[in-house]
Amino acid sequence: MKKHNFYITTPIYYPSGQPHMGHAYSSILADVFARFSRNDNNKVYFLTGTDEHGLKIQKAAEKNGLDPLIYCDKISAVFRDLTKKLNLSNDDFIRTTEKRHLKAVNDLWKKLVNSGDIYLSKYKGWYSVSDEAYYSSDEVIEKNGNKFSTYSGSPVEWVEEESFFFKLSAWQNKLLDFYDKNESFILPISRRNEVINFVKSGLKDLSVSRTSFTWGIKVPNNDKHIIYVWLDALTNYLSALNFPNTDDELYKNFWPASLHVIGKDILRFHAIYWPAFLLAAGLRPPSRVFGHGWILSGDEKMSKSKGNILNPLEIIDKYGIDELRYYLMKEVSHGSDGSISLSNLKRCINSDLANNYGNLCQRVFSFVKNNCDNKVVKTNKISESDKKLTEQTNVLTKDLKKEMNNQNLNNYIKSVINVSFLTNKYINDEEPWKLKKNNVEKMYNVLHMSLEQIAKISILLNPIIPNASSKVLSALNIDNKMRNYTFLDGSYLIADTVQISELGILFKKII
Ligand code: ME8
Repeated sequence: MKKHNFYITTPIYYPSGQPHMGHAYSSILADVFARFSRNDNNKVYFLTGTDEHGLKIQKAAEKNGLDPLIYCDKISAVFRDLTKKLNLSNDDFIRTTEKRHLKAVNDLWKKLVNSGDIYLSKYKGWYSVSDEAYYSSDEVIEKNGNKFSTYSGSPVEWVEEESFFFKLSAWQNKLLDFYDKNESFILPISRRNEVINFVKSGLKDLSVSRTSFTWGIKVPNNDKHIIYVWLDALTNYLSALNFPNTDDELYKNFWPASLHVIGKDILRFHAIYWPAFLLAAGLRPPSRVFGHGWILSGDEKMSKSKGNILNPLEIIDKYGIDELRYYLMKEVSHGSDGSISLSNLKRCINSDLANNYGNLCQRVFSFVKNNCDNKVVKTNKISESDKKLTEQTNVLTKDLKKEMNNQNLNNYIKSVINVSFLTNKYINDEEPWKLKKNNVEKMYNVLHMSLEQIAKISILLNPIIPNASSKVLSALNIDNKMRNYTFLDGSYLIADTVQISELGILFKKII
């Protein structure tokens, strides 16, 4: 099978406050794609980290009475710890205050200067510190004497200062051409249309340096200017691959990035500015940017200022990490915004994990333990219902790889959990507990079939619930080498004679 190289990234997070559910969601989503691609026998590099420069972080440090770097060391460590708590499989964690990053940003800047895409002028306009973004006058409204961005709702302030500019306007047609030639560069399609319309409406040159604060990377050969934090931050995707050393194995293997997973609020930066910077510097843009929606609580974006936060760490402590991962991946509609609530989380864990997949594993394992001395031998008694279950499973799993490769994770999970539901139904209909008395051969076949189904479901669910699924696969004694998707071509996962080990409790039902 031909292997591919996949470079998958999460956004790098602002260490301006404590991690919240939006951070957890973005990270887990990217982790699921990374784990899936790895299980699919590809070479994967998965990156996350923290975005530590700019006025927003400088202000947060000041508020805490700390030097910005000391402040960032502290909060970045909290985000690094979050990667462990979320069970992320990241290969690296980058901080934009690291030397390797400084080197990459300096080099990219010089490339943009050399290509003639940067010039010095004066910026006069609106700026939002919380978005670290510039807005034009028609994107600003006034409410109670204060000005806000119509795009994000964040407060904006008037800025007038000397600034270097990137000639974004010169890239308008080249970007449109690029989107045209790369139809799945921006997914979902609705976001692609949003970006194309914005670019078509006209791009202005972009201010890429600031002079009114100090916390950031200095413009090479000009100490007065700090490089705009988004030009700095986006470059993290290159620095982690040891750019500018383009002979480096990491760079050679993994650039251009396969997939940047990001929230819709930062789409403009990733889908417009980023490919423009890269094209101008003579580098290849990423293959795809997936802009997920927001996690809502009721109808509102979950945010600290709105006080409607479900804290991911509390949920993990109380219900478990697989449980949180499954809930967010299954119930949030990834293309659009999704509402979450504690009652939905409980319902989802109980119905899909405890009563469906968990129950399937537990009932089959304990039956095999209590009645077959932990050993099942396949027989030739294949019945019509066996054939039907195999066919139904094939139909449900046929397009799963495609779904995942197009980031249609909701469809993917729905299909897999349906296979689990059908397998439970098959066991109810076949009643192995009755076969024990009068048709042992058939009973063995029903059990073998059930274990095979459990193995398939566990491998398919592995990217989403890595802990529980690995427990099951280990209890089935399935070798690590076998934990891939080759079985989707019709081959068997488990041997004709299966010896199982003890399976502890997988999921507790939440009362
Ligand atoms: O934007 N629902 O960092 P960040 C879903 N440093 N996603 C949410 C969310 C919510 N309620 N709230 C935030 C940054 N997010 C930059 C990224 S990348 C070069 C630089 C998502 O910590 C948000 O959409 O403010 C974004 O993708 C991510 O969390 C990080 O947000």
